Amino acid sequence: MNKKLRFNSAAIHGGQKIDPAYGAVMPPIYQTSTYSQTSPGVHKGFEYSRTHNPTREALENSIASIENAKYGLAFGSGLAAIDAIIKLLKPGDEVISTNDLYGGSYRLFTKIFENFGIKFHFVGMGNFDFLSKHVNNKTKLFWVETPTNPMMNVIDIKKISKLAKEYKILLAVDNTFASPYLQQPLNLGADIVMHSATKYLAGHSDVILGTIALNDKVLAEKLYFIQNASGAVCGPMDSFLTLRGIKTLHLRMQRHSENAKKVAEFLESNSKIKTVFWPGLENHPSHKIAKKQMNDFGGMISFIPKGSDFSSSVQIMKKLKIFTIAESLGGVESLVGHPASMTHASIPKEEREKSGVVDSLIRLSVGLEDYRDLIEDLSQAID
Ligand code: P1T
Repeated sequence: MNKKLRFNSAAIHGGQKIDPAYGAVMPPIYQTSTYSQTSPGVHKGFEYSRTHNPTREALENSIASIENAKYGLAFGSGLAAIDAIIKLLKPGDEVISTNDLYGGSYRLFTKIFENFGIKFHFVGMGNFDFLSKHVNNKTKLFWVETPTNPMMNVIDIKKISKLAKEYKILLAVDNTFASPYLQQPLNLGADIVMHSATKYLAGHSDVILGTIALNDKVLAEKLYFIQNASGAVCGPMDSFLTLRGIKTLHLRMQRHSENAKKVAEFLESNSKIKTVFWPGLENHPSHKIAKKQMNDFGGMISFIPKGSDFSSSVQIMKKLKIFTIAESLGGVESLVGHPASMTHASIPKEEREKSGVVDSLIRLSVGLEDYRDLIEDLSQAID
């Protein structure tokens, strides 16, 4: 299919072809580690599944299509995808990252890559002057998570990409919270876009997987090399499940955003709630950028109950009946998390609190249930 497809069609057909063997409409799960060769080096384009696998390739083509990219790569997890991106760097290089980001990304940067001589600066990227002050001739990468996990700050990708281009710094965006349906970072000037596909892309809480998409050929070749050389690839079954998830991404993201709007408005109007963080709310600090940069505001909400502390917030969470207490997000079912003790526990308390991740903060992944049931559930728990 050569015609450039609109997003909803690309989610279903982008980069896909009918299986040449039997005409299967969905790509078969090629559960094989290796491929027969008629003579050494003579084969049908597939030698070994760490290097290439037809089901993974179908997913990689799909992710490239929905991110409007030339190249797509899939990995065994979101963190494996981030790991591959950081391996583009060398000892002595420096990275400037958003200060509010997934705790596991922070842990990978500070506990693994700092040991290999790569330096990370964590800065609030809403303050542009502050960001440019951290740039020096060793800066090789901007790591931007937007919306951020868990404070939902939205970073102006276009603005940062201008600075990145001026100083020849790579700009990588973790697009997990938005998904390509809500925001396409490459179109806004980013060099690399990454996803924890575990979340909205796969969408059904049944897979761990990461993706990268990009346009630059040289950079793509380096990443394919790292993917094969380091070997953190995803299996064919997980590739298949993620591909199946992507086919309904547009429908799910619409409903996640609609439900989150209802829930955010309910929380905002509730007298027992102190602050609600959802970029669709007009009083959210990033609302203006979000409106400009995103097609809608997504399904993730954080909030702080009035007068709450660690234990009273946990009490509220435990009273919820439809929202399940669990790590992760982006599935069809609603989840509730406590960032300070769960997803962001690997960030030291004083660092965490600098970006607003206080002990009383509660994070919701608003699912696809009837929003009235979700609001009733929250209402009884808060009361
Ligand atoms: O879990 P994994 O597929 O390895 O993805 C890591 C990751 C990367 N980037 C962002 C923005 C993320 O939110 C995550 C994973 N996050 C959770 C598990 C969570 O509950 O926040």
